[in-house]
Amino acid sequence: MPTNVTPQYRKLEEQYRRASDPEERLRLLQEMMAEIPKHKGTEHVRADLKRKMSELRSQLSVKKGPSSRQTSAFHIEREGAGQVVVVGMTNVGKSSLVRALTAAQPEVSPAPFTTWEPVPGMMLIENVQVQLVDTPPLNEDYVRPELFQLIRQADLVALMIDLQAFPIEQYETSLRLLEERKIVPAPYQERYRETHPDRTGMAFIPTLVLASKVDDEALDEDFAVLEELLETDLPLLPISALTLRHVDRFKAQVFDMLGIVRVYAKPPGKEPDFSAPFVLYRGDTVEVFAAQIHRDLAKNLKAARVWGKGVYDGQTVSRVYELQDGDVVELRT
Ligand SMILES: Nc1nc2c(ncn2[C@@H]2O[C@H](COP(=O)(O)OP(=O)(O)OP(=O)(O)O)[C@@H](O)[C@H]2O)c(=O)[nH]1
Ligand SMILES: [Mg+2]
Repeated sequence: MPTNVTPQYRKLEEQYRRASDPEERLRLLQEMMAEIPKHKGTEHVRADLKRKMSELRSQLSVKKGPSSRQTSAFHIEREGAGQVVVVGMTNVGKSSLVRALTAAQPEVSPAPFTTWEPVPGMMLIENVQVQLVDTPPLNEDYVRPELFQLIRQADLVALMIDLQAFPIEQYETSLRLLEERKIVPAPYQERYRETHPDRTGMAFIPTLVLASKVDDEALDEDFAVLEELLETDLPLLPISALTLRHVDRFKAQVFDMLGIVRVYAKPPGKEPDFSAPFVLYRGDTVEVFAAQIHRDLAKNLKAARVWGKGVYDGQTVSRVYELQDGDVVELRT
C-alpha cells in the first residue's frame, strides 16, 4: 500500500476488508478509487482497485443472471472494454447517437420522453468494442432510481446537451440532478471534498460532455461560442448523430478516458494476431497480461519480450513492466 494515502482512504480500506456483501464491497472500492490521488506513484494501486472492481462486477452480474430471476431492464450486463452511459435531458439525441454508432435500435422521436428503459449497444473503436448505453431522460419530476444505479456503476458518463436548445441550462440542470443523487463528475471531486466533508455514498464518475446536433459547419461556429461560454472542467466535444460529424473525436476521447491499452500476444516463432487485441488498462503490467491469458501463465512467468513504443524491438522486460498501447508481447515461462 502506498504511504501517501489519505486517512479517509485508510478508513475505506478498513471497511472494505470487513465488508462481505459484494455490492457493499464494490461501493467501497469505488469510493477508494475516488479518494486515491492520481499520479504515477499510485498507478499500481489504482490498477489493482480496477481489477477488483471488475471482478466484483462480473460476480454481481452472474449472481443476477436469469437463475435469480432478476429481470430489471436497468441492469445492463457490462460487455467489451468499458461501459459508457449516454445521459441527458429529453430530446437531446441520446437514442439517435446510440442508433448511429451501434447496431442497437432504440426508438427516436421528436416528441419528448421517448425512451423509458436503457438500451445497450456495442460501439467499435478501431479494433476494440465498447458498450454504449442509451438511457431514459433526466428530468425534474421523477426518474427511476435504477437509472442512477446504472450511472454509478458505469465506467464513463457521456453527458449530452443539445446545441440547438439551451445547452448551458441543460448542462447545469443535468449536473444538479445527478448531484442530488450523489453522482459527481470525477474532476469535481476535490472541490466537492471542500464543500461536503461527509461524502458517504458519493460516486465520482469520469464524465465527458457531448454537445449534440452539430450537423454542419455553421453549427461548428455555434459550438465555438458554447465552448467560450460553458464553464466546465470536463472535456466538451461536438457531435452529430445525423451527419456523423466529429464521431471520431468522440471515440478517441472515450478510448483515452477508459484508459484502454491494447496488447497483442505473440506465440514464440509466430506472428501476433493484430485483429484480436487483449484489452488492458493504463498501468497494467506484463504479469496482468499473462494472467488474462491463463492464471498459471502468470504464476510461471519468467520474463517477456516486447515490441512497441517504449522499448527496442524484442527487448526483454520483467513481469512488472507496464505495457503500452500497441505492444506485442512474447511470454516466457
Ligand atoms: N439535426 C439533428 N437532429 C437530431 C440529432 N440527433 C437527434 N436529433 C433529433 O432530436 C430528436 C430527439 O432525438 P432522440 O434521439 O429521440 O432524443 P433522446 O435524447 O433519446 O430523447 P428521450 O428518449 O426523450 O430522452 C429527434 O427528432 C431526432 O431526430 C442530430 O444529430 N441532428
Ligand atoms: Mg431516447
